[in-house]
Amino acid sequence: MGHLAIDAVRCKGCGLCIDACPRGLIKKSGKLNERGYEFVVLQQDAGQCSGCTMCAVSCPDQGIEVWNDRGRQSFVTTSGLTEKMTHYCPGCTHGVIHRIVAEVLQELGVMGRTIGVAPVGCAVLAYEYFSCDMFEAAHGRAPAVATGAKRARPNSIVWTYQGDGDLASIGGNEILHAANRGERITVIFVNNAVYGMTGGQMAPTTLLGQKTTTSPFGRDAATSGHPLRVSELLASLGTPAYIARGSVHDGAHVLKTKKLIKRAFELQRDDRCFSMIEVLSTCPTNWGLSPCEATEWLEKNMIPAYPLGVVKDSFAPPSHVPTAPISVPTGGV
Ligand SMILES: Cc1ncc(C[n+]2csc(CCOP(=O)(O)OP(=O)(O)O)c2C)c(N)n1
Repeated sequence: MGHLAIDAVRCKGCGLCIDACPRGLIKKSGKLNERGYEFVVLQQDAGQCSGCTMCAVSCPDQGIEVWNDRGRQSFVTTSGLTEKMTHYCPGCTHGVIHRIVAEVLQELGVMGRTIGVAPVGCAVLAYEYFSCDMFEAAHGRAPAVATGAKRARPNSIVWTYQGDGDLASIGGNEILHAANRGERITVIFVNNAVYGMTGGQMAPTTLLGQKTTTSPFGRDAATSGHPLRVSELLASLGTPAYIARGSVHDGAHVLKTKKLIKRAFELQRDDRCFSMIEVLSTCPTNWGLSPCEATEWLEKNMIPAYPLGVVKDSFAPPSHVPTAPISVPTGGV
């Protein structure tokens, strides 16, 4: 059994929680909140809530709290985020990624010695939302700023938050060399396949055939090349690293991606290696889709092009050694 509370003021009415609830207990209210969004409410039969937390895990605005038999799952007050409401569009999954990064930093108990670096892009105001120290870097330069911070304060946990335009386009050179130098930083690379902030232009990660404002007939490999798989590219370097790709298109994947992010920060805490987690993310506004359509589009189109999982783990435990006796050919001698 569970019980949940919806914060009508934080809610932007994106509807991702409606999709996430396996029992269909959440619906649109038909009313606007003070910010002009049609907020969601619980159905009459909310007593059916199992406490699975998927609604809260999927909410980009930290607008839902769940109580279940594991206690109070509070997604605003204990998450490591400030209480400030974000400027992101309804249904944009930047907010989900913010929360899982902040939760990991809280869980590892390192928030007080953490320095984040915000990018230029939709996440330019990320410094408003995390309860750690934050820098703002020039477009694409977050890995250089993070390198300086980490070398000056090696005991700090230093991380960057970067979009695909920021990291893979103007900052392509920066990320390549920071990874090759093996800087002990953690990079959260948010791949939404477009330049979100500036109006949906083609990014290096835009899919073949994907229409954007600068590829109105779809990305064409003959003139624009193929989608850049930055994770695989960096994994090919000889320098030890932890590189993985997750997605936040549904609650189960949000939780899996959080585990990848946790391992990345643990490796940095233990002074092991450079780490980068690429997170497939939505941009409903620039994709021209509703938030729920955008998560479906991501699953159907982005995951085949950008396979999920660990791409490189230089510190993975040794692979399984068979315990069954190895059969030795007998006879003859
Ligand atoms: C030096 C410089 N060049 C270009 C820009 C314009 N600009 C701002 S954000 C951005 C791309 C943002 O896209 P992305 O990094 O994918 O992040 P998103 O907004 O999608 O989260 C660009 C090209 C800029 N601000 N500074």
